[in-house]
Amino acid sequence: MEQPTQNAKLLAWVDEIAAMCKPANIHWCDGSQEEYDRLCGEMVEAGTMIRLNPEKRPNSYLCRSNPSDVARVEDRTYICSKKEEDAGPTNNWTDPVEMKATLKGLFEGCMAGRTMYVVPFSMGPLGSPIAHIGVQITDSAYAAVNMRIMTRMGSKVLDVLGSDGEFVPCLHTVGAPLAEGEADVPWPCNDDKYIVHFPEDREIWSYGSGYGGNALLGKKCFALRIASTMARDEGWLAEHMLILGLESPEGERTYVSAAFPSACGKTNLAMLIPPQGLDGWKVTTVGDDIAWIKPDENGQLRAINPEAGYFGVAPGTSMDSNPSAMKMLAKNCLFTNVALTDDGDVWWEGMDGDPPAHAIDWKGNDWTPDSETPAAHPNSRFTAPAIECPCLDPAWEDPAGVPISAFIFGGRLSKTFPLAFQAKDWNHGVFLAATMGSEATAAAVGQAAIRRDPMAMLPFCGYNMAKYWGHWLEMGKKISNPPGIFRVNWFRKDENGKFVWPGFGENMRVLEWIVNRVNNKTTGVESPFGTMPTRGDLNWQGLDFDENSFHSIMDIAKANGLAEAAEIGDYFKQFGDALPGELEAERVKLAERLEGAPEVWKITEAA
Ligand code: O2Y
Ligand code: MN
Repeated sequence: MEQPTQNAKLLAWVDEIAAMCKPANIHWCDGSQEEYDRLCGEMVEAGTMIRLNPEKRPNSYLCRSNPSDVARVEDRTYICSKKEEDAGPTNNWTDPVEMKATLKGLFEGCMAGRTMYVVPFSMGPLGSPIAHIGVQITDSAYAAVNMRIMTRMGSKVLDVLGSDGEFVPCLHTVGAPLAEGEADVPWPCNDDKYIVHFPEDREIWSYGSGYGGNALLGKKCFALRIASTMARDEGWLAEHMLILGLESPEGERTYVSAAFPSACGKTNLAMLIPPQGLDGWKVTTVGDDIAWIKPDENGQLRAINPEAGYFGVAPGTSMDSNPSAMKMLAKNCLFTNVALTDDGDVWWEGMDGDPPAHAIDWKGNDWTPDSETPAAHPNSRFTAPAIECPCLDPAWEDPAGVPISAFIFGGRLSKTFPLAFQAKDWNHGVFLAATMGSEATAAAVGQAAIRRDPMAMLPFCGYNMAKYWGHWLEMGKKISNPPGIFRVNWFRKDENGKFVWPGFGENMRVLEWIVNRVNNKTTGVESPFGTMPTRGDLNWQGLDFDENSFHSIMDIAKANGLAEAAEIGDYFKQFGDALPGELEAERVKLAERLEGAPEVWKITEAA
């Protein structure tokens, strides 16, 4: 076969990996539709995929994973920097020399009897100054076809790479070599799993899993863990953030980027439909999960979505919660671990309408509404091309990226935190982002504690979290016109334990206030937490939300605030000397502002 590239480094790496992994064949992916159709057809033949009813779900397939291989494996995920302190206290670390030796032992002959796919991909629009190239070597056809949806993949990437371009080597195996004549299984994988990052070498080695973030190495492994170290070294930001375009009734578009821990409705926010009363607004999606953000030559932060598809959680997605996602899933999609209906379509818990009277569950067993287990795995997924998204932003592929005017950080918190507030300045915003998180019920004591997930990057930061905060602080000094930084909380509860804020499309009311703030169209009032909207600052057209309800999600109880400031103090201790002094200073200022506040701080219109 003619060499598909002149890139000497890539050719040498492919030869080296083939000599170690000993595959039966090597296939360089060209990224064509014909190749995608052929690989899916082969997986249907092999029992890995089921072709869905073309009348109901054209050109779409269902896969069922091995029940032991259903999610990212954080306890098997490693950052192997040369020095342990560079991985920091929140990452698993092993000495890179030791880890390479372990991995080389595991990878030796690991692809026997299988095809080795060479998958060139670009994270970001091809040729964009913000984009970077990776090459995944994998023995999983499932990973290869998913990578075609999730990234720009194939020969066109090799053209951009040229003979001396740089790429991030991403090596993946399911860790299930086939002996001569041994029959394959639908979802090969290994009980032993390693998801390993070598930040100094910019390399990824993933062993034993075929699922999601463990196997689609462009996503969390490259676009967040390795890219965050590249961003630190090169002066940009690789963030676990969605990117939204917000077009006002006057036709002015503002872009914001937002980070939330899991289970906060990130995909729903990325595809929000404005509610009645705010229907002059148009919301468009640039990205639903990851943002690469660089200052341009004028110091303005510009963001791209490095991905080209969405790998979203299926359960809970419905015409009610996310109509755009449902429309996006009408065709050309892959589904993993959802249920199969008797008419050859897919189903999951939370989908519109009644559950089917009968289905085949994610493990391949008969299922009825009386079954005690869910039909779809709670982490079942869809893989959908971005171009199928009905609210895709017109600039989503702009190589220059979109200008970011606001960063929004959220969490799932039943008390203490108001619906929305703005940081007083950049350093205060970094403090708010560094201390965000969601409530975790500590079962033993029956009380809620905050599980901190700084910038929603806890499992994804490729280096010491405290140094990452330091990098954010430094970035604030380099950019002109820094975006406003906001905290939001859609999940505050009343004294009966009920959510007060309706959420979903109604979150547009908060987004409108944020847009007005960053465009200097509204003022807000100063509170101990930050700048907050008065009731009059929010647009209530179409929503009946009385003053008491407003106060119940905006008031600040001094005792709760002081407890939070103290908890943050304990949390910061684990970072030792690496903790930037600016963040401890912000914590002290928060405590001081609360000390000077009444027992319950309340917004007044005139404040
Ligand atoms: O479970 C997995 O392997 C996927 S995790 C994931 C997928 C898409 C977007 N975000 C995430 C995440 O864990 O943040
Ligand atoms: Mn994510």
